[in-house]
Amino acid sequence: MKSLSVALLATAATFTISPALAAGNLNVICSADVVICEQLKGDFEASHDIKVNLVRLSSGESYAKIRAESRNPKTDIWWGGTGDPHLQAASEGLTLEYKSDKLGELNDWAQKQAESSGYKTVGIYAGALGWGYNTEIFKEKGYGEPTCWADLLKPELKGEIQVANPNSSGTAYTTLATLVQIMGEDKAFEFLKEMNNNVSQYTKSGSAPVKAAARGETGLGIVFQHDAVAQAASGFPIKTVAPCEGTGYEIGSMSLVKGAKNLDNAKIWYDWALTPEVQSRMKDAKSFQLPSNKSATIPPEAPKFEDIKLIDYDFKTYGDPAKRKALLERWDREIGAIAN
Ligand code: S7P
Repeated sequence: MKSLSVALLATAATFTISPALAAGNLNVICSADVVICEQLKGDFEASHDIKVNLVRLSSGESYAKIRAESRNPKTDIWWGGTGDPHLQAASEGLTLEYKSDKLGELNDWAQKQAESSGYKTVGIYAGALGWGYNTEIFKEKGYGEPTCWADLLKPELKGEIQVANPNSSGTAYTTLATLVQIMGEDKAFEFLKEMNNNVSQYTKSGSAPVKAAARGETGLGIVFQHDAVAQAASGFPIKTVAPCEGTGYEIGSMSLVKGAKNLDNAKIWYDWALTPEVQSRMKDAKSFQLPSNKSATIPPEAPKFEDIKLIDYDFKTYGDPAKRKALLERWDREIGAIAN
């Protein structure tokens, strides 16, 4: 049960400065785009007397850092990134059970994420996988519109695709798990091997491929659809695609680190990040995911789940440590080994 002092801190800290109660530091790993990470840090520091030390890392890297530091944690809270590695951290006992007072304000999918992890993580946003392609490059080179996963195998797209490496990137792990769920594991790996002929680069960060497509460095980037929309909203000639065969999605998550040195401050951030005010401001950083708080404003630009053919993504299975490890090892053996 939450102590009275923590409850008071959580209430006082929503948007007011409470220096006497909340002074100190907070070490945050942020696994979403650097722009939203910096916005959150700025907003939090402006409304609390707490200094935030923020590190931006991709989802897989964040999990690896938290695991490596488990005997002497340097991180207090892990905000953002795909849900699978948060679930893996939860089931390995790396994160802490916490039931925020805000839990009841969240959409079912976010509450389910919390429940299924024994309240060791929670959903903060959701977004569907897809890709963005550069319409000018496609027009100029006469490529057909890539509307289905199958289109990504067309020989004309040789060297035109970028996708991240699933070891570092949660986006790319979601891609791998999505293909396995759509096609079955062996067929998915055959697909990835064939697609490798068209891939020019496996990036570290999940959103890098569509940023490269926006700048005309590649034709197409496999990313979360909201990351493609963000490039279009910045004025780049990027069209967002929801694949015709269906696609997976993420429940972007947040977890308190077990052994956190600044636990009270981490809980203040946790409760604050679940408020509608904070989540409604994410669009100002061109972060167009679906917010988890039911009262937060859904940005008009956000790709809506009801418009997308979504698979029934099995978070329990694909967030399981053994499954994730096995899939990543197979990816290294069969795809990483032949990557350009
Ligand atoms: O940019 C926002 C976002 O797509 O980034 C997260 C992503 O997993 C982080 O990048 P990595 O793929 O490199 O891990 C998503 O959670 C988020 O929606």
